[in-house]
Amino acid sequence: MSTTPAELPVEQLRRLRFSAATAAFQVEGARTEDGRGRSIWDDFVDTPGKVLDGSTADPAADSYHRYRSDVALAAGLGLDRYRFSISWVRVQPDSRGAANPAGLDYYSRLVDELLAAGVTPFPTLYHWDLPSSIEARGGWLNRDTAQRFADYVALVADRLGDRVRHWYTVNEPAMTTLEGYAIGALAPGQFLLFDALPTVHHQLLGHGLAQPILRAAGAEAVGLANNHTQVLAATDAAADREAAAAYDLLHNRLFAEPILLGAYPDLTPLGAPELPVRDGDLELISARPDFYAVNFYNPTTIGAPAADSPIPFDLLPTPGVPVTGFGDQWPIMPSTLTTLLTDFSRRYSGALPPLIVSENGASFAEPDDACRVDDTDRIAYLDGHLRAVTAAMADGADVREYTVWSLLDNFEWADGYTQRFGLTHVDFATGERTPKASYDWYRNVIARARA
Ligand code: GBH
Repeated sequence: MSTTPAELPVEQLRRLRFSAATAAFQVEGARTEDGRGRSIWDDFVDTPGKVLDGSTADPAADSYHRYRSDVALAAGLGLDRYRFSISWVRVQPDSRGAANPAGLDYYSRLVDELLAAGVTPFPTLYHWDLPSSIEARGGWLNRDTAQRFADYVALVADRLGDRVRHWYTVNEPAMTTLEGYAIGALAPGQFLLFDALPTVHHQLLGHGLAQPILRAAGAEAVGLANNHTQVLAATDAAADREAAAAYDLLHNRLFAEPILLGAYPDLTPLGAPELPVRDGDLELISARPDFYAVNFYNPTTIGAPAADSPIPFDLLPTPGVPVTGFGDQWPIMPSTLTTLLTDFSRRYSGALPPLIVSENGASFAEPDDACRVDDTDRIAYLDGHLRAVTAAMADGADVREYTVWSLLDNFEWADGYTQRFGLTHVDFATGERTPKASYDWYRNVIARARA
């Protein structure tokens, strides 16, 4: 499966920028240092039974103290950009009022370190760690949260906008809605099914309010990162195809179309309530972003739901393909990334700004916590997907950037430390970092693209 970098099509590689990603809660640790407040993820990990291995994301990769080694790893790869996220509760510990200078100082040091190393900082302003004090007032169900997010963004832009020109506003609003508020697998762990839908609109409104604030602070590129999946119907039967269309609507179109087309798709055939849209909201949400970013991991095979199911689809294994450490729910099928990018480019042509692949990667379980650096399975995954991106480009998709999730092994949310995604192994007891074979593979790809 694995190939040498020389075999990747260099013509397309040369047109890509290369990045790797992390997120604050997953790598920083230091949950109580320098006045940091509490987020819904602090509450989630501190609730027994929520995280698979009972771990708490502290110290995680200890990046709050070891950010210089993270930057050295990013520079060692030859990355054009580093995608990290900013913790709202480091900046505003109780989510209102003036900034906590110590919290902003950390990100300011990280930005300076990146710039000195020749790596462009490309932060995400919200990667799932909502302040607990906001969740107590309804979280993303409450329209006011969008305005509070904009107020926080203004504080960050004010401090970092002189040096940071590239911003992701919100990461994967689909996961927050579907897994956080609809089925409760992720924080804040609510089980509201279709009553979670206002959280879609309020997150997108937060993005829409943040975008002009960042532009006013000198940003060159602002957008959000949506996660998309290529939906495969289990069979050609009408009931399976209908269920697959419903899943595509809820997972993909619901989050893409308000941004790109300025309208939500009609969800009433699914029995869903109306979204709480007010006059002017969709104009803000659909103000053209500078890029459209896609996090992609796997396709999803969908069949008709069981008769008594509360949801209009059933998630099934994808037959005949290998899987990652997550098992059946995470099939490996790189060709579906090509299809997704080319379908997207055709379906939304005219409305689509340049594309960025803002996350792509795979975990392979390492239960004994061995320092396994010979990760040929990860190389095969990344090689296949990067090749899939170049195939989409050759077919006309305007992809400008590719990002590996993740630069480092880190805290994988509800799965704790049981899944490792890093190009770099992290010993969570000592903080020691060891580049894996996939790190060398990626360094060689980037070098080849630049040669
Ligand atoms: C992205 O989520 C995230 O942006 C990133 O933070 C994350 O680390 C990465 O991908 C890898 O997951 O079965 O209940 O344990 C992608 C969506 C969300 C899919 C969590 C797997 C597991 C939920 N991922 N989900 S559960």
